[in-house]
Amino acid sequence: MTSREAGPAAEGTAFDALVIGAGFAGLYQLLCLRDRLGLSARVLEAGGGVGGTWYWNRYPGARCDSESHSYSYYFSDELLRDWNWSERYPQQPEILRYLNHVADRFDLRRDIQLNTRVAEAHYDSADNRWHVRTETGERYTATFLITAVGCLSSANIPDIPGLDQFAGDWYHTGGWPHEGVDFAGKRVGQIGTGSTGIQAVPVIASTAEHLTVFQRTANYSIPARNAPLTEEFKRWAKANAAGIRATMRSNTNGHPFVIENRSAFDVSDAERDAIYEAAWAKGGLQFRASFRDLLTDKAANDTAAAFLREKIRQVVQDPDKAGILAAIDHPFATKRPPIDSGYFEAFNRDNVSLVDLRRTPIECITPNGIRTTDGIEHPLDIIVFATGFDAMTGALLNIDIRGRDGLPLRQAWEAGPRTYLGLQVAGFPNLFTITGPGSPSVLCNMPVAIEQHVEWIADCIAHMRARGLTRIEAKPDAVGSWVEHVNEAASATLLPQAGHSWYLGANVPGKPRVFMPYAGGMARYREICAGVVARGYEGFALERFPG
Ligand code: N01
Repeated sequence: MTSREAGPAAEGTAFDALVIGAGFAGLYQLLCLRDRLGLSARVLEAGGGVGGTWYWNRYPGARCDSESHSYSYYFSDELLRDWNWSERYPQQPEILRYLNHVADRFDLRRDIQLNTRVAEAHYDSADNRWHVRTETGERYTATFLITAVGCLSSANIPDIPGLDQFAGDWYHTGGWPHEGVDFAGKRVGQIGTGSTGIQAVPVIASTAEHLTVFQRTANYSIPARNAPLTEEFKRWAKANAAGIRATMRSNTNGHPFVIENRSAFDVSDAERDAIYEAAWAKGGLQFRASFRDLLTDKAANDTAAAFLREKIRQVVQDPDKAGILAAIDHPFATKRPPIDSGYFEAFNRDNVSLVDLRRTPIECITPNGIRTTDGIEHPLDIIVFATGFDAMTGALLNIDIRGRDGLPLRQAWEAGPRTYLGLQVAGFPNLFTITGPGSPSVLCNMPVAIEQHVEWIADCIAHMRARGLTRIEAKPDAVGSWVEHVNEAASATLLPQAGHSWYLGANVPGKPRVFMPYAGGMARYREICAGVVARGYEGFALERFPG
């Protein structure tokens, strides 16, 4: 059955819960609140369709780096049984079809209002409700406000002088035109070589007349080894769904593999190389699971980094290009490690050139292209910004969220985000942030992190309703201890050593440098959250309103 999305409700309609965003998180949150708890709930979604990040990110080569059988909801055996992925890593259109299928299968659309961007959400302690206004002027209220806005949804478009003078077309990968972009016969410049840029390069290169890649920070990448899924694998994944779910829920990163329990120095140099060769041949994110200490011991990490730099030199034939691509300045996997389908190979094409922005930074954009500080103007018809996102906080701070006494979230987070468990902010009662800063989120396979948060929030609301409680708020001292713990967890790893990573907010000028995701591991985090519940929602103040 396919129902239509909801239209605007009557002015001032009071819901039990409002959810912002209809991606992986918002869809499942709606299902839990409406169908399991019987709440009146509505999702407000800025896009013209469901899908969240997969609705917007339609750039060439857009594909998930998690393997398809793990990039799925695991809450419904029927859904697992009925859906068939076609490739090892799902492409954007297939993920979008999946999320639309979920919306239809669970009849979610009738409570999702599309093309509705939330402009402000203010908590009023007089009535213990969130007062929400959309950009189109509708006003609603709700007891609970749940953000499902995604960690990587607020585009980071660098402020490069002259962009407004550019005579060609330009696009950010996170807001790609639905009709696609025709690169045939065009000179294309791409800024950015993160996970997105690395996916886009080979695809753009295959149709553009010429592609110039502007690289600021060289990056590691591991071949994805994407391929159609065999019928045998599909049968295996369905038959073993329970085991796959158990593995994903019991490990650090939410992926369906376990990190090997051996140090890089437990084996000889030759054995280590053989292990890396096998992982390279297998492809994918599992490479980082080769040894347990790759993210905690710099010397161990150096062995992987050296192996991967050598691979770049072997693949890329032009020694100048190879040198620029292999001049990586951070330990392996301390920035989100990309996987690719022919990224380094693309630099062997005659129509692909590489500009090292460390040597010659961008000076400005001219009407005809990009000029670097060596005075060279690179002529371009199209500029692609694969420059990432104002990650983890951008999408939240773009909404005017105010808590008790009108406190703006922007002010509460002036020095960086401060949350309890990444779920709540002191001073903002009944506001839950799915995969918020301070939770594992982007360091975990996202659907696994999302399901845990969504279920925790739904259970919490069910607990409150069963006891006649109507207000929950993180206590300031619990927030303080959690922020400290998040910092400790990051410091126990090499992750903060990539000083320019978006994990630290360093990609956005002026953003406070705080390590935002929780690096203690998903399994440990899951236990911590369960412990908080077992101890009567320790660290939260729960009360009945009015008191
Ligand atoms: O963004 P990024 P992304 N001048 O921030 C460069 C997820 N994802 O969109 O490193 C020149 O990683 C910047 O350079 P530097 C995944 O979690 C998931 O690629 O700051 N260059 C960098 O090279 C990923 O991590 C999937 O020096 C500038 C690039 O732009 C996250 O999205 C697939 C610049 C930005 O890299 C973000 O990835 C794809 C400037 N002014 C992505 N500003 C899945 O599998 C920035 N750069 C689900």
